[in-house]
Amino acid sequence: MGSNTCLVGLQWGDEGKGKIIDILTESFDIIVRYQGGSNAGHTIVIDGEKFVLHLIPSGILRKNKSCIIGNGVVLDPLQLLQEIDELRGKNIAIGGNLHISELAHLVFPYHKKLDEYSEGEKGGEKIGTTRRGIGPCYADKMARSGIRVSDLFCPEYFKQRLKQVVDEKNRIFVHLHGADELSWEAIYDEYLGYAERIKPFVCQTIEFMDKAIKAKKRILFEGAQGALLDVDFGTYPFVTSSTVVASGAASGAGISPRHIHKVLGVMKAYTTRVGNGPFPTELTDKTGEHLREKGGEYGATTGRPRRCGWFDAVSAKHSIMVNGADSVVMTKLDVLDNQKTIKICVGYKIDGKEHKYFPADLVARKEYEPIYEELPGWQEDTSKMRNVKDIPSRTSDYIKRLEKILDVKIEMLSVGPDRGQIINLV
Ligand code: 2SA
Ligand code: GDP
Ligand code: MG
Repeated sequence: MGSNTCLVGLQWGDEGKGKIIDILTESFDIIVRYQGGSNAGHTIVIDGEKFVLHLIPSGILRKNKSCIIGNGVVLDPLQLLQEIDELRGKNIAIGGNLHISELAHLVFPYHKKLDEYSEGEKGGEKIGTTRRGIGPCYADKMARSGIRVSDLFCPEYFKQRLKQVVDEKNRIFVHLHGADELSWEAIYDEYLGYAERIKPFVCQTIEFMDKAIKAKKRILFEGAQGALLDVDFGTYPFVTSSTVVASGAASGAGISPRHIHKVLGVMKAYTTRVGNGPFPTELTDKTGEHLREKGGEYGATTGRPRRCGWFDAVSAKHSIMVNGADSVVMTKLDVLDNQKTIKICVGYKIDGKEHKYFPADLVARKEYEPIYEELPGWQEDTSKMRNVKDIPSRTSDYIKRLEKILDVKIEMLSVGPDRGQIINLV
């Protein structure tokens, strides 16, 4: 049995996946992004220096690791080139260690415009997207109007397709929004410029992966966002437009599911959500504010304040199930250090009835109320702890209680943003 691992977020994203990927990367050869795009924001702090990655896998910060942007990702070449420049500016080597799938779909300026228009028109029901054109790009992929990385290298074909798609979008911009037309020529020239710059990284990643699997290389799949934002299993329509869960890693990386041997979930010791949509355990009081400030809960891509609340075991259980998580990592435990008492949501109540499952009509029926279990807080600084024996007994009680409710092993605790702030429990 191999050790290829898929790391996935179990909440609404921002669980600290970037930090955990960076730690795990030491034991892997290849790190693959399989879904999402530049909407992701994965933060890694190394000796106080902060890196935020959007498209490039978090493995890039370690030497001699291959990083793959798989076919399931939607690639914004402008964002990618900016990210490469920023990382190179911080002395991170990017060259033969980055591989981009020629099958990945490209994000174009009209996708971002469509994202903005559709958000603008939703009034109170806005999804709260990152406005990076993610939804419209995936919609075009499924509608067979997408343009892929490989098309950039067939200029005549690219021109003809782009012209056709821009004509289509211009009808929407002009007739529905009274806006100006976009010039396909300008986009064509702009993207041919990007093509030149990304060319060295573009390859047949499915063949690369096939060879790597045959050579028994160790592969880590880096999920972005979280299971509750998955297009099937999340709080639809308040979701992102990709398959976030582990099963998406196979198709998004171009490998057989047989080659994923372990699924590792990441969850925070509390819950956050950025963007709109249901959040039963949300705290709009001082405790919520405290979690946001202590946890630095601001969007890593957009800077938006994140909504904060208590740990929701109902939704976490759902995520563990749909991902088939073998074990989990719990992050941001230190953020709870000051709490006198800590709550865990163990069920939802509606019409006087208790539910233990994650309901499909959470969006349609706003009356779901959380049922809480309350535990005493530990009120000690955990951020400097590195060993199991240092963990306060009340912290252990919280961890053990969660393991019991979720029926899963917590194998690692993160107690601060820095690479070194980690406690191994196995
Ligand atoms: P989109 O842009 O179409 O994917 O937005 C749809 C929903 O998905 C949410 N979403 C995210 N949620 C958490 N973190 C994400 N990445 C950034 C971060 C977000 C940021 O790391 O903080 O900076 O605001 C992310 N990306 C997408 C989004 O909020 C919508 O609810
Ligand atoms: P990701 O999208 O899942 O990679 O998470 P983000 O990077 O968007 O958000 C997580 C934030 O929490 C980042 O600012 C991290 O530096 C920070 N972080 C990660 N782990 C910990 C932790 O254990 N404690 C604290 N206090 N911060 C953490
Ligand atoms: Mg994030």
